[in-house]
Amino acid sequence: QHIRVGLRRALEHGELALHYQPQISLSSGAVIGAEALIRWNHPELGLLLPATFLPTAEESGLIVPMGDWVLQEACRQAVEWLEAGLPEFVMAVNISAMQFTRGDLEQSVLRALADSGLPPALLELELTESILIQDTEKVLETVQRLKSHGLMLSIDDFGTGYSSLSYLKRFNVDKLKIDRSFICDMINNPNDATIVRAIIQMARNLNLKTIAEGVEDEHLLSFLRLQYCDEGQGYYFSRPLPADEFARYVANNT
Ligand code: G
Ligand code: G
Ligand code: MN
Ligand code: NA
Repeated sequence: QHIRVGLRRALEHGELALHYQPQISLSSGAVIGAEALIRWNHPELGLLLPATFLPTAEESGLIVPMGDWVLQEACRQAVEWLEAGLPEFVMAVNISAMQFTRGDLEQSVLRALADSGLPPALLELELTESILIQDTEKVLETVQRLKSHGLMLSIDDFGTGYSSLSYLKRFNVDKLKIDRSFICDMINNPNDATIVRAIIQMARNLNLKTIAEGVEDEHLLSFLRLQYCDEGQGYYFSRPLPADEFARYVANNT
């Protein structure tokens, strides 16, 4: 209840912020993307991570206006960086299931693109398996309409949720984000290594890109390179950064 009231205030009073984590091409080392991750600068409690307030945001339905704010802010920031002369990269935004069922996601996305002027091809929506598994007409139609505007779609935490692979055919996604639970133990656990190899292989055959989440050290990185994983994200490259630090990171890594 406390969080709920506070969260509404946070949204209205500009206490929410986005941090950005770089996504790296494993072949060139270039920054090819940024994942926007929400933070709450709480007036008394300091910087709060999503785990402390996202569940409340979902329960209360506040996730819908909050998600609209995230889309607006991420697109605005992306254009600010383009205009400042940073190299082009894709801005990835997490989408929650309720934004599909309760809100008008297509309209929110189109408004964020129009207000900012960001080219659609530079916006990526990270969907979860739980969204796609619903497989209702409405979800399918929304995903197809979003895709028709030219933006990128990825599946977040791939492999953790549901093992139904049939949606990979039905939904026209571009990229699989291999969940970090498979990545972190890959070196010591042959089963995890096998799963990661299989996901990368399958993705290649389906013409999908792969990004490994949770790349924490050099060993993981070389293993992923050997498997021809396309991209990586994780603490080895950088933790999520406030906007100004992210811009410096990109400038220092090009
Ligand atoms: O760094 P991290 O604690 O930021 O993120 C934890 C989880 O919160 C991740 O699973 C991520 O998908 C989710 N998350 C972060 N930002 C957002 C957001 O803007 N919208 C939604 N729906 N989820 C987010
Ligand atoms: O949306 P998603 O579930 O992928 O959210 C990304 C989450 O993973 C964020 O909470 C982010 O802080 C966290 N994260 C990013 N890189 C790493 C990493 O290398 N190791 C671990 N343990 N967590 C990471
Ligand atoms: Mn994500
Ligand atoms: Na994830």
